[in-house]
Amino acid sequence: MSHELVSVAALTERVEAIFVKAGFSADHAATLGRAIVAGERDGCKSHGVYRIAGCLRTLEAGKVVPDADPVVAEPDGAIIRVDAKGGFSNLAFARGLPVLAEQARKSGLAALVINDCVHFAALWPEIEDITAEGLAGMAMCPSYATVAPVGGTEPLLGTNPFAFGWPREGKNPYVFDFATSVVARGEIELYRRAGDPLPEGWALDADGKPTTSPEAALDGAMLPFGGHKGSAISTMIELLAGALIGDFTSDKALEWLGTTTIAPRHGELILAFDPERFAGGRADPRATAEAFIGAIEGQGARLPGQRRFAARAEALRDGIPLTKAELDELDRLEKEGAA
Ligand code: NDP
Ligand code: PYC
Repeated sequence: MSHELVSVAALTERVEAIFVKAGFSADHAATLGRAIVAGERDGCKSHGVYRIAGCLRTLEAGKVVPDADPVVAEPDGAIIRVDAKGGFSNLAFARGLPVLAEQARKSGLAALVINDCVHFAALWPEIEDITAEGLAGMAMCPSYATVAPVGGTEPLLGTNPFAFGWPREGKNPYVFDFATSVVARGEIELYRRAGDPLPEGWALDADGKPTTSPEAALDGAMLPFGGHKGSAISTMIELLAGALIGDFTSDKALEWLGTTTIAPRHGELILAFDPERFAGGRADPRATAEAFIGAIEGQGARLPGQRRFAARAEALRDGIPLTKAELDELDRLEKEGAA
């Protein structure tokens, strides 16, 4: 497919300008722009430019507060709570991160609880912010009910992303970040747009029958990854990043929103670990981890994040490849907003 190369700085400027014109505060426009451009830069199209229109539709529907001023509460022990006040999660995370890192160094472990945020983003940018602090991190959130539990046929779980990162001295961190459905819902939408059938095993139609039609999948239920194992991990996320933090589980998020065509509101849970504090002087945790990760690489296996970091290096060197359709969409959003 033909494409044009756009620099990270130029794309960031365009995306931020679209959000400012739509009515978002400069702080929100900057954090939204950073997340979306990072997705395109790293070749994660399911959370790149195509998400802008959804963010603007969420604003038009009155389901996100464009100038929300997230408030970071005084830490309650190791728990740092950020009230996102109905704004996108990205700014709430940015405000909470310095306190999370400080508290993790103080206590060994700290938890950032974000409540009442609107969430559309990939989690790896947040995880990389934590590993950049020399800490290990874990993040998770519910979504809205679009995934059937294994053995069921009705949407109940969200696509519930789960991400982890380990810092590596002088190297890219070890980072994985995946939906606990077979793929992210954004991926199904990209198949729909391309007119391609889905691989088998991704979804059920509205009658609970397996389907390869993206439209039928969007009307029916997606499936968890890894059968009963993914279903259980996804349920854990509903419990830890929904029930535990006093926020919506995915069924309640859908009930509140009434649609899956705009971004859902719920909470997020982010954990940060200080390796030295946990190891307690028994061994060097970073050296042990390096040896282990090296053994994976030694087998010729690819690390999670490796494709993304390679895409990033290429994008930073040559520019981000955007198709004509994506550039046209940016032009349209600049002129007309989400209409
Ligand atoms: P993928 O299945 O594309 O990738 C998941 C992870 O697995 C990545 O870390 C990826 O690394 C790694 N990976 C993929 N293939 C291999 C391989 N062969 N060997 C080793 N590692 C591999 O992602 P999903 O479709 O599940 O999710 C995409 C994004 O959607 C995530 O960033 C997630 O946060 C986001 N999402 C957000 C939601 C929300 O509510 N906010 C809901 C659901 C998903 P690499 O990146 O290098 O390929
Ligand atoms: O791609 O599954 C997804 C998703 C849901 C909410 C944000 N992203």
